Amino acid sequence: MEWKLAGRALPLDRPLIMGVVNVTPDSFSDGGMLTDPQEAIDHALGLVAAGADLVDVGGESTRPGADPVNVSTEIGRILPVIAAVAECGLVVSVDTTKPEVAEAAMSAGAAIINDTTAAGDPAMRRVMAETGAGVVLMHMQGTPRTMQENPTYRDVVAEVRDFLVERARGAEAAGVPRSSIVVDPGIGFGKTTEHNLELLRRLGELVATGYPVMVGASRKAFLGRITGIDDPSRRDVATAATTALAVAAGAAVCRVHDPGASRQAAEVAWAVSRVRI
Ligand code: HH2
Repeated sequence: MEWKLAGRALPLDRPLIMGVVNVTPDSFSDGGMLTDPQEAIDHALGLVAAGADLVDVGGESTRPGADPVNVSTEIGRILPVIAAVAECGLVVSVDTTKPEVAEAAMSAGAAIINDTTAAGDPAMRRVMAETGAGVVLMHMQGTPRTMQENPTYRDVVAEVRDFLVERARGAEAAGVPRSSIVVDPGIGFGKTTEHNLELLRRLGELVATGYPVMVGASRKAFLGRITGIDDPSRRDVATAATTALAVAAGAAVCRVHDPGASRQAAEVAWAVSRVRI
């Protein structure tokens, strides 16, 4: 199986690690680290050297309570980075909810559009179809401003699964090939700690939809609550544990800040899930 992207494809017969490049002043774990494009480019190359298969470049934080940024600010932050990193031959994803930003990023060499609003906007579906992008459709309850106020579900896994299948079908109806689509339960996006844990425990129910599944648990607050580690940048071992669990349950892609630890975790979980003697 392959993940069809603009102009290329990524094999899905082994777990993929997506490294995070946040070109933002306010991301929750690494905001303000990469304000200079050259730093961001060096960081992206470092992620790949450490074991990432692709990088996800974002110019707008989606942390709880984050303020939105406008199109030109977001494009100004990410475009030089995307162009330079794509020029180096890396597979680049753009983490955006705005069709204008996605279109500019694809013209600059991105191959994937990672939309945390799951292409609810018809203009975004059009850009996805027209550019031939690989697509990540992520579940979120509410908006980053309000999503952690009181998230409620009857059955979080069933609701997230049904939402993702509906949005995937909507993207297909707009002309996005099924083989370009990856779905993501949106760990931490309008979810309590228990909702996140339940999604990880029953991830197989999302895998059973037949769409490749991505998991982005990296450094998130629920890991801090479980481990008692306040500093998000010290949660990479906890993150690697989620990578192992996700891969064992059949996840195709893990989105992480520290690919080294998660690459090792993914390889072990992958080997265990395949062995038959
Ligand atoms: N999580 C974040 C951002 N984008 N995209 C997908 N598909 N899945 C995720 O879980 C996901 C995502 C949040 O992490 P980060 O980018 O580090 O933080 P911030 O949004 O504050 O920049």
